[in-house]
Formats: sequence, structure tokens, C-alpha cells
Amino acid sequence: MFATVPTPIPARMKGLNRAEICDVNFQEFVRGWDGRADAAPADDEAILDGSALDARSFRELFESQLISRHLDLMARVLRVQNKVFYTIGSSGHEGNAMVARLTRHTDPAFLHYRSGGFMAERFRKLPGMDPVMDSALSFAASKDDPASGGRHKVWGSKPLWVLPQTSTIASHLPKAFGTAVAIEQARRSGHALPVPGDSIVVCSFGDASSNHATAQTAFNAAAWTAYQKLPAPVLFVCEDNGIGISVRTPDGWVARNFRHRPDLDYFYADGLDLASGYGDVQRAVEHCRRTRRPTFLHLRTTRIMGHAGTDFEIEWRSIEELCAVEAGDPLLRSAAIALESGAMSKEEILALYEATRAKCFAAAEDADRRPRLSSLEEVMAPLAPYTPDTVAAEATRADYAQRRVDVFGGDARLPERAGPKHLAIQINAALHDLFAKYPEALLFGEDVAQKGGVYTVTKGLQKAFGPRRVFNTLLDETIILGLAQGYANMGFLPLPEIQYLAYFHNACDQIRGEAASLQFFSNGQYRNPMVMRIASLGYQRGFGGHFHNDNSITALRDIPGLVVGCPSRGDDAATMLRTLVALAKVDGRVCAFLEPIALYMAKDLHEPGDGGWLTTYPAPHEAMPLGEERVYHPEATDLVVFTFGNGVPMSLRAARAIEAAHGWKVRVVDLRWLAPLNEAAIALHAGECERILVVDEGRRSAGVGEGIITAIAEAGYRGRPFRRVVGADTFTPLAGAAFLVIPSDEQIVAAADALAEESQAR
Ligand SMILES: Cc1ncc(C[n+]2csc(CCOP(=O)(O)OP(=O)(O)O)c2C)c(N)n1
Ligand SMILES: [Mg+2]
Repeated sequence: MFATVPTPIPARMKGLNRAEICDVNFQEFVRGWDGRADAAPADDEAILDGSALDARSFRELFESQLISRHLDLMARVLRVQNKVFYTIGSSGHEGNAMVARLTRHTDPAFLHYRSGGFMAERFRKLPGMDPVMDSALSFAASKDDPASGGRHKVWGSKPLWVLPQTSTIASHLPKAFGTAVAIEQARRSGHALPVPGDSIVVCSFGDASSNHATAQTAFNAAAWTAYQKLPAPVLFVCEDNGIGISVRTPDGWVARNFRHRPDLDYFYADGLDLASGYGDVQRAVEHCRRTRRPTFLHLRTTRIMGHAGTDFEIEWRSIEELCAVEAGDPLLRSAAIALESGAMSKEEILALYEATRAKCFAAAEDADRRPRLSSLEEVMAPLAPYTPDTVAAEATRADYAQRRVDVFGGDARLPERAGPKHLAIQINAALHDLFAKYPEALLFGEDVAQKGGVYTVTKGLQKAFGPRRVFNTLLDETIILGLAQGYANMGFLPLPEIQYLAYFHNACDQIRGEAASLQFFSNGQYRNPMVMRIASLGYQRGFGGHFHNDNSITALRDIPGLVVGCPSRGDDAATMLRTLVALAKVDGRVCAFLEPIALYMAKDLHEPGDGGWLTTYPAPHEAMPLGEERVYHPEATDLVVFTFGNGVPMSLRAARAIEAAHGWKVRVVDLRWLAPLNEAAIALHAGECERILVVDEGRRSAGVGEGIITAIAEAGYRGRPFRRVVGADTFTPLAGAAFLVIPSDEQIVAAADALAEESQAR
């Protein structure tokens, strides 16, 4: 079957450059082959007796394998010449081409980085596409790279429904699962899908990756779904090469771990042998498509040429072991099949091998001559698209008047007629409105359906719009955000809810590494628009402790491209939500909407019963432009307070006391948008006022306050007297002690006192 390892191992095979050795091995294997050849099979005949693979398919698969191999060999040669910038290869995994052949180009694919064979084969599905040149452009980080526009070496293609992945292992499994669920949900709800309704989702990863928490939660969620007899047609392909970088996967572990999982249907295929593996891959694919059940295809592979070009395996693996692995090279097996079956002669194989090599090198040289990204503007162009006029038009579009009348139960019951209300009520009304406006909108999370969320903010939505649009998920934030990406991929408008800010952090990578990066790494070709609602921040009196009062916004602020809004009052929440949804719809943006829990029910501002924090619901044609601040007392110039969230009512109360104490008129600026920060507005107000106070309920280190102060300093107002009132760098304790670590009204007044003392001292 495979080549045998000669003993003693000849000097040539002990060389440092394993790529070169594998290259020579292949040629020597073909030249030295002395087996018996059958009469050449007809195109539609089995390649070998009993094989499910016909001769024509074999020849094409073999060619796809060779393309993948020569891209690897090329990358290793040209990396040292700085013509190619990536050397994690697909060698040993080329059998994944079978998965591509047996699926459709419209089956969305989320791929392992060793997918050269899969891609070369999927390219065949559409005429006029060139796997070699397209891949070479990506290896070369060329601006013409059709996958990422030169931003990364990714396996990706818009026409071939391959959504580019980052290299964080396992992070793509939740969204692959989400996409599968979305396909089925669309089928049942009549939502127009961008792919055929019987599509399945292909998701590949390595054996070591299968242990990752993010992978495990996807398997669990898929099984949890199937257990309830709900469809989740995702084909998980575990490409088991027995190793992760240098750590061996225990022998038999993948089979042991997955073979008997309830509601995750296990199939095994030999990815090293096209003739015998093909039928098994076919069974797995057909099973997934027909039953719509999550399917686990355990594909045997091997790893040839180390983890990446930088991995000199020879330094840490014995030569005997390396040679044994190389003797199991699936390309040797494919060559043997070609020869044994009589499908190809030695000369034909070697000619194809060399022609493919030449093609890969020529493409790489061509790619190297193409332009690369050469300015920051070019690099960032697809990261955070923003078309303000279209967004404003979309946010204020109010052509659903009758639907909203129906939803709210009559003209007289429209929320704008209901008089002043608190934040939770206005968010609830805004969500009802958005659901009336966008039939593709979905809301899901923990406890959001019948209960309406911990704070009843989503109460009534499920009743009004049904369980297909408003539903509870299983308890896992990673999956909630994976689902959101999947729904977005299939054209829905997801509004996932994260129950508390503290619980965003354990799923943060789904936004940081995945959702927010998709437009960037696909050069704007793919987008997963969403508005993630998160109950956030401190000052809760009813429900204490850190995890319900987390005030860390930092983890959101530094995610490139993410829009973060934080309203402090009900009317702003409604107009902000409309803009966030419009940003998602129009520009594909990923947005976070931080709802200050402590203000959900706040009604009063200065005195009990004054109703100072109630607002009237804004009519549906009103929206808040991205970045726009709300200014209280714009005429005031003695002191400006920059703040957001809970800091706004606190600062307004403090402003009264400050005026009483010092006679200052105080301007309070509610920034409302925390990312991107409106630095121009900050500079403007800072420039117009004599003193500056920053009230930031987040943490001292890396909080929003640092951004505000930087904007002020960079605008040239370094010399203005300023103070900062900010949360401590600590976790939030339970009960009354919580109020020791976050700003208070008194601290704001005290900071103004300090500013007054400073003025006198001058
Ligand atoms: C979350 C995460 N942790 C660590 C890494 C670094 N890393 C890259 S590949 C890899 C090993 C993956 O092994 P396996 O899943 O078996 O895939 P293989 O490379 O063997 O095909 C590791 C640890 C990563 N990319 N992402
Ligand atoms: Mg592995």
C-alpha cells in the first residue's frame, strides 16, 4: 500500500529539509513502482474493485491533491525569498478534497487551515475559477487576493461559499453550528435563504482542536438540538493527523471520544486513501444532508512537513518516526491507486506532478509582482464601513405604521402616546417596533422568551412575534454568539442577548476574533451584522456582587470595528437601537448595546417622585446619529462633565450641588457612544469650558475615561484644570461595599471642589 521505510535509512532521507525529501520521495516512488497495472478503467467505472470512486473523479481528486501539495512546496521555497508569507500547509490532509467533491459549492464551509485539497476541489464546482492563482495571491498577501484582499492567508471565497477563518483554533465551530440551525429555521419560517434550503454546513478542524472548549460547546449544542428532534445539518470534519504542533493526541482518542456521543452521528473515513475513503465520506455527507442531523466525520490524515515552515520536526522527532510518517503520505497512495488501476501511467503522473509544480511557481511569481496593501487606509477599508446618510435613512424609515399599530394593539396604545416611561419600558417598546419593521429580526439568549429576560426587558416579544423569532438558547454565551453569526450569515438580523456583561467576557472571542473580523478578513465580501444587547454596569441595589455589576467596558472598546453604544435614558435607548440596527443592516456592522441595569427602572432624578428620569417614547422616524452626544446645559462653560451610563444622572445631580457650592454653570455631556469615541465632540466641549471633569463608572485602567482624557490632551487642552472620577481597579464586592469601588454623586462634587481650590491657588 504505502511506501516502506528502508533500513538503514539512507543519508538522503535524513536531511533537514523535509519538504524536499517528500518531493523526491514522491518522484522516486512513482519511478520505482513495479506493481501490476489493470486495464485503464472507463471514466465512470470504479477506480479499483469495490471502490465508490469512479476513475474520472479519482483523476480530478488526485489533481486537487497535487495542487495542494505544490502550493505547500512552493510556499516553503518562496517564503525564504519573502515572496510568500505563510507556510502552514495541507500536506498529509489532501484527502479532504473528497469532502469538497461530495458537497456542493453552496454548502457553506468553515475550514481548517489545512484545506488546500478541499479548496482545489471546490474550485472545480464553478467554471472559470483558478485555484492555483487565487491561492497564490493569498499566500503572497497580494492586494488582488480574492479572499481577503491581502489581509491574511485564509481559505475563503465568496462565490464558493467558503467563509474565511481566523487561525484561532475551534473558534469557527459555534458559527458553523449556528449557520446550520439558521438554514433550517429559514426553511420553516419562509425566510429567503442565500443558499439552497437543503444545504448542509461543512466545518473542519484538527484532532487537537476537537478538545477545545469552543469546539466542545459546538458539539454539545448540536447534540442538544438534535436530541430535541430539531435539525442541525452540520458536518463536523475532524482531520485527525494524531498531533497538534508537537503534542500527540493519545492513540484512539478521537474515536473513543466521539464514536458513541448521543445525537452526534459518527462516521469514520480513511482520508489517506481516496479509493477506500470516498464511499465512507459519501455516507457521512449523505447522512447529514438527508437526516439534517449533526454528523461527525472522523477523517484519518497525517501530517507531512511539520506544523509550519518554522517547525523543524527533525529537531524533536526521531528520524525513524519522521520517515514512517512520510511513508504514509497520501499522495504516494494516490499515485499507487493511479498506477494499480491503470488510470494513469508513471509518465502521466510525473508529467502532471511537474506541470502542477510549474503552475504553482508561476502563479506565485506572478502574485509577487502584484501590488500589496500599502497604506493604512487600504488595510482598514473593509473593517468598519460607514455610510451615514444611508444609515440615517434606514434608521428613520418608518414605513411600517400599520404593522406597529397591530403589534401594539391599536393606535391609542402606541408607545409614543403612553406618556413618560423608564428605560426598560422604552427598550421593550423599541424592540417591538424593530421586530415590526424587520421580519428577519430574531432575539435569543438565556431566559429571554417567556420570562422576558431577568429584568423583563423582552417581555411580550415572544407572544407578539412567536417562538421562531424570540427564543431561549441553551446556557452558553459562546453558542449564543455563534448562533448570532450563523443567523447573520444566512440573512437574518440577530439581536442576541447576553445576560450580564461579566458573561460576555467568557465568550468575547466570538465577537473579537470572529464576528468583528469577518468583513476585514473577507475584504468586505462577507458580513455578519448583529446587535448584541448586554445588561451591563454597576449600581444595582437589588442584585449584588461582581457578576451582576461588572463595569469592564475595556474588553469591548478595543475590538476593532465594533460599535458600542450605552444609553442612559429611555428615549435615547430607542433612537440608539434604531441606529445600531441600521448600521447592521446597511453597513454590516457588529454592534454592542450596553443597557445600564441600574437605570432600567429609574424614574426619578433629583427627588423621589420627581419623574426626572422618565422620557417620552420617540416616534419611529427619530434616530440618533452614530457618535452624537447629548448635552445638558449647553450654554454652561464653567465646567464640563464628560460621562455616560449611570454617570449621567449622577452628574446631573452633582451639577446642582456644584452650582450651589461654587456658582458654576455645569455642562454635562452624555457621550452615549463608547466606540468609536467621538473625539471631535470631546475636543469641542473641552475647548469651550474652563474646567473638565470625567465621570467614568468603569475601571480606572483602560476604561473609557482614558480615551476621553487622551482625546482632550491630543486636542491641545492639556493645560485645562481637570479631574477624573472613576471606578477602582477591583472586582465589585457584594452589598453596600459595592458602592466603595464605583463613583458616587459625592465624589463628583468633591472633584469639583478640588477644581475650585485649584482655580483659587492659580
Ligand atoms: C485558541 C488557540 N490556541 C492555540 C493556538 C495555537 N495553535 C495553532 S495550531 C495548534 C495545534 C492544532 O492541532 P490540530 O487541531 O490537531 O490541527 P493540526 O495542525 O494538527 O492539523 C495550536 C496549539 C491557536 N491557533 N488557537
Ligand atoms: Mg492534528
